[in-house]
This record gives sequence, structure tokens and C-alpha cells, in this order.
Amino acid sequence: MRYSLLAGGKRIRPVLALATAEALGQDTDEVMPLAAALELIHTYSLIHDDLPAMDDDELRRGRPTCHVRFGEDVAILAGDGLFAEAMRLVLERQHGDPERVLAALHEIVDAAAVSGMVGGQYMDVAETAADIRHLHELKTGRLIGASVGSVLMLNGLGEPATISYRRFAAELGVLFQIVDDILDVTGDEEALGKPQGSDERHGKRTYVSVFGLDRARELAAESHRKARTALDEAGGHTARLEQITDYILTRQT
Ligand code: GRG
Repeated sequence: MRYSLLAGGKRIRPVLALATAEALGQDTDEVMPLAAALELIHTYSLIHDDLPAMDDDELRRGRPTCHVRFGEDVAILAGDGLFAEAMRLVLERQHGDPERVLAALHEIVDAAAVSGMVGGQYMDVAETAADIRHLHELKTGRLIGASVGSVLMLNGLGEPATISYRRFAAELGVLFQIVDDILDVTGDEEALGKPQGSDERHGKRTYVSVFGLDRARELAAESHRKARTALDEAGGHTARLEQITDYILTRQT
């Protein structure tokens, strides 16, 4: 668990949670358990995704994958353990009105469950998805969305006040995935810390394989524009969220 979690990674999900707290005028330290839980869940999904029965990848975050280093049995348990520890972290450490803490945790669990990441991963492995955008909305978009949404819930903020934040979060998930697909084709393996061209080797439908590289770049620019517009409409101290949005478009890793 420590090997994979502390190997590095961009920490986009927890940073998004902290930046959302900042946008709402909340002290970022107050949301640290929630933010860390998001990273634990993300790391579990990477460990399981790399397993031979799934993507069978040998390099992640610049290191041999968890199962290559410790064996498949331990890697499966490390993923399971990280998910359970994420729940524990929020339930034991997250301060706040209990109803709001549970609502925040519900947001995260919903994003990780069949209604989100696991459902999207199933569509991917079973090749049941008719629509690539929907698959990725579930597989990666929902957890990125929950990185913003869970902090809104912790602050007791429902619709309609948060509608622009929610639109922003959903669009950011799409942007993240389009750029990820582009980087899989154009990125540098050493900088990425994972094998380049992995999607193509696995015959995955990606934004690049479906639309071509040029159109995928246009779609990324469109998605970035929509995310920034939603953020402008959301109001609050959004400077850091704006920076993260720009980073997600221009990142090289
Ligand atoms: C195994 C239930 C289960 C789900 C796996 C998210 C996922 C679902 C698999 C990851 C496969 C993958 C590489 C998807 C592309 C988008 C993605 C999540 C990339 C990795 O996330 P980053 O770039 O990674 O945030 P770091 O290492 O920076 O944290």
C-alpha cells in the first residue's frame, strides 16, 4: 500500500479537493482526510487496473507495478486495503457535522461504485460501451468530479448554488481523459512513468483512436474552455482551480 501510494503521482484529486475548499473560503487543512481518501481510492484503482487480468502493465509512477514487486495476491489485497482505509480515514478523521461528512463520503463512494469507476471499468473490460464519453465519465470522470463534489457536500452546499461547480467538475473529468489519451500516444515514457502506447496495444477505444489526434486536441481545447467558463460562473476564490484546469490541459505527464 505504501509502495504504490508514496511512489509519487500528480495528486490531482486531493489537490482539487483542497482547491475547492479554498474556493469556498474554507481552511484547506480541514478537508485533508477527505482529500487523502480520494488519493487512496485512486491508487487502489491503479493497482487493480495494472493486474495481469486487467491491463497487465509493468510500470506505474516510474516503478515496477505493485504485482510485479509483491505478487498478484498481495497487490489485490493492497488495492482492497486502500479502499477500506479510505473509508476509515473519512469516518475516523474528517471533522464536520456528521450529516455533512456522511454526505461527502457518499459522494465519493458513489463515484467509486458501479455507478462510477467500477461501472466504467466494467464497460471497458467487457466492451459494452456504445459511447466512449459515457465510459470515461464513469471510469475516471466521476472520481475527479467527486474531488470537487465531496467538498461541496462537506460545506452543506446543494443545488442550485453549486450547479456551476458541478458543471466544472464534470467537464474537468472529460478534459483529463482526453489529455490522457493524447499523452498515451504523444507522451514520453520516462516522464509519464508508465508505458506509452498502452491503450493501442490493448485495442482500447480512446479519444485518439475514435477521433484522431488533431480532433482530440480540438476536443481538449473545447472542454478546457467549457470548464473555465463554468468556473467563471461559479464565483468564489477560484484562482487555484483555474490553475489546475490549465495544468490538466497542458500537462506532459
Ligand atoms: C480497477 C475498479 C478499477 C478501476 C480502474 C481509473 C481506472 C479504473 C484505471 C486507470 C486506468 C487508466 C490509466 C486510466 C486513464 C486515466 C487515469 C486514471 C490515469 C491515471 O491517473 P493520473 O494521471 O495518475 O492522475 P497519477 O499517477 O498522476 O496519480
